[in-house]
Amino acid sequence: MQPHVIATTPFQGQRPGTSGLRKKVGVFQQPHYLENFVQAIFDTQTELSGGTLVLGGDGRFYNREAIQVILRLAAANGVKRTLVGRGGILSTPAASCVIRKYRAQGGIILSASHNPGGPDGDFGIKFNTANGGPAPEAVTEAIHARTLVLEQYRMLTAPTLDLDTLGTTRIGDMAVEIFDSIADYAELMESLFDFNAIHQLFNSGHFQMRFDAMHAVTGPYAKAIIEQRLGAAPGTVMNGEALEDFGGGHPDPNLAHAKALVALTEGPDALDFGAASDGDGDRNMILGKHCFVTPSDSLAVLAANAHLVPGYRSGIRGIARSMPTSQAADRVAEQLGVECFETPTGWKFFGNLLDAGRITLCGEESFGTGSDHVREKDGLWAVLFWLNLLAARQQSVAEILSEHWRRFGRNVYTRHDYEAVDATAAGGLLSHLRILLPELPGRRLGDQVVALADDFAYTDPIDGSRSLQQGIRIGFESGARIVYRLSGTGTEGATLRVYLERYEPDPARHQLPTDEVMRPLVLIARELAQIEERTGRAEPDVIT
Ligand code: VG1
Ligand code: CO
Repeated sequence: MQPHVIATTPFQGQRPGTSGLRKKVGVFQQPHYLENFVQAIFDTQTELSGGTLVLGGDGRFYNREAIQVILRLAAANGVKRTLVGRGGILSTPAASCVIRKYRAQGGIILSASHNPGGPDGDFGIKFNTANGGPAPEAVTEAIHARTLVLEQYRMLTAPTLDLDTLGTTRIGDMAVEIFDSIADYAELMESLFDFNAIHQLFNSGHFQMRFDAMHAVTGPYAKAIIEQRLGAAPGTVMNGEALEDFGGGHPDPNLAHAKALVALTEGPDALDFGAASDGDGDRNMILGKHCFVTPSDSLAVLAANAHLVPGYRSGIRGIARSMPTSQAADRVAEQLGVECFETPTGWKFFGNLLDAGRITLCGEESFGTGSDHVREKDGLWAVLFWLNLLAARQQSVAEILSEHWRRFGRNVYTRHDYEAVDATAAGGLLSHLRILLPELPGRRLGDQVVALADDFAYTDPIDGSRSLQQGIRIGFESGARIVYRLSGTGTEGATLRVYLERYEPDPARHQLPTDEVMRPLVLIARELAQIEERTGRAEPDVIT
């Protein structure tokens, strides 16, 4: 079968952001838009020709159509074998798992993560390299550069393929294997965690939990692992049916968007444990009875207790956190005597450290936690890790957290998001801060004295690559911090993120409400950046 060579013209703006190319569904539905981007992947990632590709997505609207298009492009570009998750479904961590397990040359993941789906929602596409991780910047830049000069793409004509029946078919010379990723993923989880101990916890008669799949991709994975393998009561997984529009919701596991789950952990009949994951299954939220674990604390707790979990029994080699993530993990690393790295936002920056064996655990404040078991953050993995800890320590989430704070001190943390603000105003706000930077050290702001002020730049310790302008970082003598950066995943205007952290060593003050403790720092952050004057917003849209 001869591929058709189809003439096209470049689209502007096909530059991947923090995590792939994300746009409104309508943008992707323009003729040639998806084809151009995917052809740019094949043109630059030449090892895919003659190799194996993993393909799947979070099941959102346009997932199935996009898969059919990508299969025809892949066949025309010489891919030998494409592994497609059944129904076109692969969670992001499962995709990472199978790229590694089947030694594929790369993977294409269709997802806009926690962004809403449906015909008016968002769609996204991301390329992962042979290590199972998101393409590093050098690769995404090369793909983008290619999209700007592309004049044609290659495609085979083929009938619509059945994505729901397991087995192998062909398009031209390419084998298409529809497979069930749940088994591969569940097997990996079973190799890391003490499933017997978790099973006993579930059957102890005094443990109640819910996992909220938010009508997104983790539903089938969570049901298979938590209900079927671990024996939790049917119904433990709520909103477990994956829907193209996530039931109209915002599949973002945080206090603002997972309200129903949060409510179940409050009040007199509160559950012992609640957890949720996002659209593509890489994020997690952990809740205990009357208790919320910030993602930054979660990373620190997992690190401090990793030796209690079979997969990490021999200890961890190092920890990395994204720059805006709180410094709670740094304190654990120090006590364990292991290295701690501060990287720019986005999982792609952990890849080299994981591949080089310098770190075992890593995490982001944005509800992302993971380890060297795959090269993506992993929502269900984090939930199982916590369940394993609860079983091993025979303590509640709140007890584990308070004990952690007593031992290491508490890094009180909050993030304020101002969404869909005018992009020029947001850019102006950052420029204003950049101008202020040199004069800030030594200055008193409210009750704080500035110790450090910079625009975060990162040099990858493994390959020496540099990433500039990764966020404005203001550190105070007390250990408090304010970080400002613009989101790289939004599809409307700009989103300003303000990250706030304050260190509290005194156990008598550990139970104070976060908003009360953070109020003075919030005021400093607003005033310094002139947020209201510049964006017209007096209050953030989302507080996590
Ligand atoms: C956000 C988070 C970042 C995360 C990224 C992808 O990026 O802040 O920590 O890695 O989303 O996560 P940004 O640029 O909008 O702040 V996911 O679950 O959306 O793939
Ligand atoms: Co996600």
